[in-house]
Amino acid sequence: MNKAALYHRPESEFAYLYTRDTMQVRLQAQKDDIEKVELFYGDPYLWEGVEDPEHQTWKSAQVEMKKVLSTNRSDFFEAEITVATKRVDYLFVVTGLDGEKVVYTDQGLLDYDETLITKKYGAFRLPYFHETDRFKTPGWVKETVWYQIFPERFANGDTQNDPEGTKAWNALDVPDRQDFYGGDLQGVLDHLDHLTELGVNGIYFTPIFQAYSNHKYDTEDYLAIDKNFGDKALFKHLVEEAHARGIKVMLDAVFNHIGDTSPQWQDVLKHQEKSKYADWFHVNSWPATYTPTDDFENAENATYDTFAFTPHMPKLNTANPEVEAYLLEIADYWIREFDIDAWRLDVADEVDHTFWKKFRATCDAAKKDFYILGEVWHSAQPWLVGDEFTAVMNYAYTDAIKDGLITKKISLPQMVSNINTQLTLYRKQVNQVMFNVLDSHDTPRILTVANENKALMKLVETFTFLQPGVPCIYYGDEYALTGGMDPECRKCMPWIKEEQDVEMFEFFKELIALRHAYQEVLSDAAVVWQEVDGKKGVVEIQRGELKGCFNIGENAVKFEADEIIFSNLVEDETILPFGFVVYK
Ligand code: ARE
Ligand code: CA
Repeated sequence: MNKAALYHRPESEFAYLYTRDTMQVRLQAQKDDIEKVELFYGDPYLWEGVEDPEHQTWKSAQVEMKKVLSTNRSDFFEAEITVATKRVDYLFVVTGLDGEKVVYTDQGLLDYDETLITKKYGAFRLPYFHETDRFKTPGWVKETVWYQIFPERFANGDTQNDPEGTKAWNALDVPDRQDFYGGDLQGVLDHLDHLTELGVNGIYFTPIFQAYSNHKYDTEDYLAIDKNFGDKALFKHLVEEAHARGIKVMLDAVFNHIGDTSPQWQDVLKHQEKSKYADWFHVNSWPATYTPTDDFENAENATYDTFAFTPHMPKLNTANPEVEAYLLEIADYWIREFDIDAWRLDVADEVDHTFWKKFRATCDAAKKDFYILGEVWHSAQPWLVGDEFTAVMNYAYTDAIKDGLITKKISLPQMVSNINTQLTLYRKQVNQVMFNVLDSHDTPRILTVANENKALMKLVETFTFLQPGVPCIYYGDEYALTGGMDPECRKCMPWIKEEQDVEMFEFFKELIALRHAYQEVLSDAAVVWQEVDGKKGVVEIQRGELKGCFNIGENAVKFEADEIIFSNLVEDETILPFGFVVYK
C-alpha cells in the first residue's frame, strides 16, 4: 500500500459539518490501492469497562467509508457521521489491496494494533459541532438557474438614454471594444417574460453603475446607475418585477479597482501625493502616471498598480480604512435600498482576505440568505472557508467539461479526473452552489467553441446542467448566438423573430425544466469514469435514484432511471435531434 498517499485534514473540506449535526469525513488515498477504509469515531470522553482507567476502552462506533470520487491519481473515500454529544474523536483503519493494514491518526501512521483503537491513540478530533461555524449556503441558490445579462447588449428599451454614437441594434454585428448599442435596464424590464418563459430564476448583471466604458468595469460612481442604463427608480422597479416573478438579482461589485474617471482618481491626478485620496491607491512612485501604448487597454510602466496593465483601472487600497468603509457602505446600500439578493465579486482573488471577511459580515447583517459569488478562475479554498465567499464562478470545473467534450484538449478520463479534482477541493454544500458557466462576457461563446455544432453544444449544456452546482446561461446562448473572445462574445441580443433560433430556445426551456424537476437529486452528484471494452468510454453518473451514462465514444447521452430516459443518440458524427422522454 502507498502509505505516503494517505491524506486527511480536520476542519477543512476533509472533515466538516454538512448539516447542524452531521459531519462529512473524507480520506484521500492512492488510486486503486485500497481494499477498505474503516472509520472509528466517538465522543472523546466516553470510555467503558472496569473502573480502572488503565483497562477502560474507548466507546466508539465504526463505519466503512465509501469510495465516491476518483481522479487519475487518487481515490476519495467518504462517510457521514453524527455524534449525539456533538464532539468527536476519530481515526482510520486502512487496509491495502496488498493486505497491509495501518491506523492513520492525527499523529501519523502506525501498523495496525487493536489497542490503538480501544485506546484511541492519537485520534483526529472535531472538538465541538458549532452550528455558528458551519459553512452555510442560502437554500434558494441550489434551486436557481442563472441568466447572465451584459446590459449594454441585452435590449435597448429607451432610446432617450442612448449615448453619443449609439449604433443601430443589430444581432449580426460583431461589436468593437468601444462600441455602444444603447442597451439599458428598460430593455431588461421589457423582456422579463422572456426569462420567465425560459424558466430561469436568477439574473446576474455585469456592472450597472456609472462608468465610462460599455462594460462598466471602470466605475466612476458606485452610487449611481449608469446614465445610459437608466436610474435608481427604474432599477428598484426592475428588482421588484424580477422578485414578483421569483427571479433573484445579483449585481457585479468591482472593488479591486475603480475607473480613472472617478472623482477620487481625478483628484490624485490633479494633486498627486497631496491628494486626500493618495492612499486610496497603490501608487508605487510619484507622479502617478503611465506611458500610453497604441493599445487603450495596456500601458507601459504605470507608476501605480492597476487591473492587469489597464491604466484606466487603478487598483484600490482596500487595506485603507477609508476605502474599506467607503466600499462596505456601497455593498450595504444596494442590499438595503434595492433588496438585491447577491453580489458577484470582480477580480475577487486580487483583493485582500481581511476586506472580504468584513464584506461578508456586512452582507450577512444587511440580508439573510445572501449569496456572495467570487470571480476566481483557479482553486479557491482560501476564500471558501465559510467567512468570505459562498461560491466562485466555476470556470475550472466547466473548462474540464468543455475541454473533454468539445475542444478535446484533454481525454475523457482526464476530464472526469479534473471534474472530480474540483469536487474534492470543497465542502459538499459548497459544490452544490458553485456557479457553473460554459461561457460568459469574458470567454468565447460555447457555440463558437463547438465550431457551431449545435447538437454538441446541447450535449455539453446537458452534461453541465446535470452536475452539482448551479448552471448559468449567458444571454443569447438560448438563441444560438456565436462570438469569439471579448468583445466579439458581446453581440446584441436578437429580438427579431427571424434571427432567433427557436429550436435552441425550446431545448434550453426543456433542459431548465429538467434541472428544476431533478435539482434535489442532481445537487448530490459524483461523476464516475468507467472504461468499457476499451473502445468507447462510458461516463457513468450515479445520483440516488437517477443513474445514467454518457457514451462519449459515439457522443451519445443516455440516462436511464425509473422516471426518465433521455437520449441524444448519434449515428456516425451527426448527432440526432436532442430530446428526452419522461416515463411515469
Ligand atoms: C481588456 C481586453 C481583454 C484583456 C483585458 C486584460 O478586452 O482582451 O484580456 O483587457 O488586459 C473588463 C472588460 C474587458 C477588458 C478589461 C480591461 O470587460 O473587456 O478586457 O476590463 O479593460 C482575468 C481576471 C478576471 C478578469 C479577466 C478579464 O482573473 O478577473 O481577466 N475578469 C473580470 C471581468 C472582466 C473585466 C475585468 C475583470 C476588469 O469579468 O469583464 O474586464 O474589471 C485565464 C486566466 C484568468 C483570466 C481569464 C480571462 O483563464 O486564468 O485569470 O481572467 O483567462 O482573461
Ligand atoms: Ca437605451
